[in-house]
Amino acid sequence: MGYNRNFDFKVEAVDGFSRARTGVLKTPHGEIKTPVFMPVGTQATVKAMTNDQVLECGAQIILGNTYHLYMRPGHELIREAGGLHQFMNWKKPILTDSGGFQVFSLGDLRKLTEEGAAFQSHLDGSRHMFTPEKVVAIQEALGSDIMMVLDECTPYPADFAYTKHSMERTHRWAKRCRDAQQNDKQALFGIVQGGMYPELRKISAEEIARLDFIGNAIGGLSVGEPKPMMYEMLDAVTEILPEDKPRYLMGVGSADCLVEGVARGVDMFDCVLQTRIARNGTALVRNGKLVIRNAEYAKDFRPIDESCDCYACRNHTRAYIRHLVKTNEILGAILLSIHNTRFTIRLMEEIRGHIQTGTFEEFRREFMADFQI
Ligand code: PRF
Ligand code: ZN
Repeated sequence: MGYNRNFDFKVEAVDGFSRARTGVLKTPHGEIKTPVFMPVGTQATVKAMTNDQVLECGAQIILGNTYHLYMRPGHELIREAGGLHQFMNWKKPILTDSGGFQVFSLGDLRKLTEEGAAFQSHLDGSRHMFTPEKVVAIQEALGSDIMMVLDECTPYPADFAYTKHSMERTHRWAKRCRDAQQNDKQALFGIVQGGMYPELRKISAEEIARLDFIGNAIGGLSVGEPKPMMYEMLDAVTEILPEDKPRYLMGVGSADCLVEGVARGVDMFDCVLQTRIARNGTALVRNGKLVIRNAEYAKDFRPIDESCDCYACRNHTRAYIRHLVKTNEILGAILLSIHNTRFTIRLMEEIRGHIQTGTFEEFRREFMADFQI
């Protein structure tokens, strides 16, 4: 499944100092300018936001989750609705994760074998099995533009022998997913694993590249390891993954990791952080985070971020949003979700601009110097 006329990735500008590049990824639901941040809509909704709000934040593509949608409302119901796009009335591209990662976080409720991942529902205890073939079939029912292969996100820490065994099984699953694909309206991305061992990461990147997917993802990072270790793994992998295909770093989206990921040649990111911390009263700002529920903002009548163009910053003050958060009003979560999503997408727009004008290296240096955790 190498060539597919429904998908195309073109690199446009390449940074002279790092692996950073801009590009355009063509999908059946439109073009995506990369590097891109993809808001997460696990349950066919970006939590606390309407589609119009997500669009107004500048989102070009959102994520959905196979595991959650398979459990509720069920992929057959979504197929009947006309697919996930129709079901949730989202007209731009959608990427679905394979469900592997979500199943693995079920802990005692799951068991991995060569065949796949057997698990019990977190809802009613019922028994299920995700095989490579099954997760492709579910994602085909959902009709996402980009599907992900079934993989094992190797836990951290893990010894070399286990990591190698797990990685090799992930490779066999990747091949089974590729062979199971039934149509070319959807792109399938492979996933590199290999834990925290650069030599395994290199082998995984070579093997996944060899399987010739439309795009290549990097999994198993941001699982509790120190950031320098994640950057080292990224360096090992992006050096090998083909330049002419998009690279997707799964589940990573804090501002510093976005800048450093782009510098290492990553084109796509997703993260629940933006909307999750919004729901507990935290706003993203240039030098890190602003815990809006803190007393210091009680009489602060400035917007969250003077330079932000989001709905929340154009219309409301820190004091008002703090009041909403303190009184548990839903609007607090909505406004912070809008701000955090727009903040992150605007950062990506800025990054693309700097790569295009040849000022990314300087931007990266200044950004990282200002950034605190
Ligand atoms: N695999 C899959 N989804 C993921 C991950 C992974 O390793 C991660 C790890 N950061 C997030 N989401 N399939
Ligand atoms: Zn804002």
